[in-house]
Amino acid sequence: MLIKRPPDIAPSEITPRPLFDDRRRLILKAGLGVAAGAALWHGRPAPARAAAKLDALPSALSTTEAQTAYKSITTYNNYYEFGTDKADPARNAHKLVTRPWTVRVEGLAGKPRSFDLDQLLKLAPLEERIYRLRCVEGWSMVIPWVGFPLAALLKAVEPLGSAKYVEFLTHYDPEIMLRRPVLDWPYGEGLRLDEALHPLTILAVGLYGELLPNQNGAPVRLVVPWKYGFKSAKSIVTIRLTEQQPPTAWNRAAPNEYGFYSNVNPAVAHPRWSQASERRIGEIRKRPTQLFNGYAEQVASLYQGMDLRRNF
Ligand SMILES: Nc1nc2c(c(=O)[nH]1)N[C@H]1C(S)=C(S)[C@@H](COP(=O)(O)O)O[C@H]1N2
Ligand SMILES: [Mo]
Repeated sequence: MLIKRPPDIAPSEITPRPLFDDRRRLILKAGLGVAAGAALWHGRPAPARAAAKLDALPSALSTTEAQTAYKSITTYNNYYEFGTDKADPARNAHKLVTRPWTVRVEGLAGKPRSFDLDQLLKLAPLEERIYRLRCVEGWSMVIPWVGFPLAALLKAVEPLGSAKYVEFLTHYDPEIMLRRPVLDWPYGEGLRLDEALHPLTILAVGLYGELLPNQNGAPVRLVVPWKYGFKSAKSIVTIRLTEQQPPTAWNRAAPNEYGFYSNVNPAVAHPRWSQASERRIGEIRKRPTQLFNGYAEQVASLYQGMDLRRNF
């Protein structure tokens, strides 16, 4: 990952939080329909965008921290297929056509199959998951995702006893994406099966109550909140259950810098920079980075007995 200092984002860009939270709570609690929801959302500062609203249940797994502004979440992106500058994905990702879309789930499964988007959305009720996202480059955001547990998808295909890992491959189209081999396309990622089945791990289809913008990984992307952001593969087309640990894009590009696990860990520095602190986009002062990005209570048991320095 290239290192660049994030530009300072003006505090005025941040959504007035108490006002926003009240409206949001009302929509979620009352389960209001599309039209009523849209009316209540009026007045929130935001760029023009798709009008589709998603009905999502609130989740006890959400953080109550202040959410990063929609504008920052959707204009300060890493999606290298659309360019390596933070502003490139928002400029270029409109070329991606996300409908129809098929996710093929294959490998060591009793019932391997493909899912179109409607079938994906029927696997489980949509939930709002407000998660911290910590990029390996040293910045972080708080993002109100809309999605469902990856476990719901995996259970539907009935993983075999021999399945130990899950590989994710993302869409690659040289007609609209970088041809330059910045990474070995398609972008690949992987999780251990128990990590993939963990209730915090979701497939996201939206953010801020709306369908995902392309630059954030439409139509479906992974979110694993206790790991560095690059584990959260965007625009997924293949999910494969495997016995062997799958290769991953960043690990292949720089194996001494990016390990398979990539759990957020302030005590394990990247070879070229510290991971002890982070800058929350929209804030000036840095804050200390938390072990497992603050999700230690939920996930530390997955790594019991493992040397987290060796398995970085
Ligand atoms: N296909 C693909 N997925 C990707 C990336 C990428 O370059 N290509 N970048 C990753 C990185 S480094 C981060 S930090 C997150 C950023 O997600 P966001 O732009 O939605 O905040 O996406 C991840 N998923
Ligand atoms: Mo990242």
